[in-house]
Amino acid sequence: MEVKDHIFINGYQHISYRPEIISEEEMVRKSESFYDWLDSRRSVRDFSEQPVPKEVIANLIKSASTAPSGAHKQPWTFCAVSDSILKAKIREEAEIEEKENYENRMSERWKKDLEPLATDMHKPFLEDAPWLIVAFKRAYEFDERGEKYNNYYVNESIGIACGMLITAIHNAGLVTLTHTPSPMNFLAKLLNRPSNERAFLLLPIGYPKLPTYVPNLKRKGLDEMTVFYE
Ligand code: IYR
Repeated sequence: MEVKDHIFINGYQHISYRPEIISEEEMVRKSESFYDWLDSRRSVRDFSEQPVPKEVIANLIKSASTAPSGAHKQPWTFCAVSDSILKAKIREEAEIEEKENYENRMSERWKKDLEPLATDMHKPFLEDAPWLIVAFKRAYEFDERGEKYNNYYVNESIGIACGMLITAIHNAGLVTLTHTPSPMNFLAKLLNRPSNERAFLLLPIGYPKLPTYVPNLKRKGLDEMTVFYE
């Protein structure tokens, strides 16, 4: 059969796409080894100050930007911070919020649930890590006349992009932590972001401070999280 390299639908060009087909045997092998590799990722709270090249951070962000998004609106902005004065300001304001969280806003149950993770209000990683990426979701855009129009499935879109970013960080041999100081409004102010952007997640990126210990957590097994309907 002759395959055209492009066709038109609703007046828009669609290009021929042919992902590489692999044998079932190779599929089993690859999916298993990818799982083993992904399962070796751990969130790390203690970072070394060793620098990471900007080019690597750019590649990580480009990887995240390959995520699917509602109507392909790509409703995200990634702010990559290595400036130590800015990192110190972010730490200072995050710790103010976290102090309030730990002392007044979080329930006893919540704090008990965090005991295995050994977290507290102190966030030295916000200064130690060579880079912080703050992912902002773009709730809406402005058209040519300056009118607002909403993006679609914004939380889903940026959530998927952040998942892919975390995977890319692991692939680069670096570590991260999903940090959500809440409320996060101070980040938009410090980074001078426009009104349509809301901070979604803050990811410190770098090398672990050695020796590093992580909590001995177990992940749910397949049977605990999967229902097959065959
Ligand atoms: N934001 C706080 C508390 C915290 C909450 C959850 I849920 C965690 O999984 C970890 C921490 C902090 O960053 O310490």
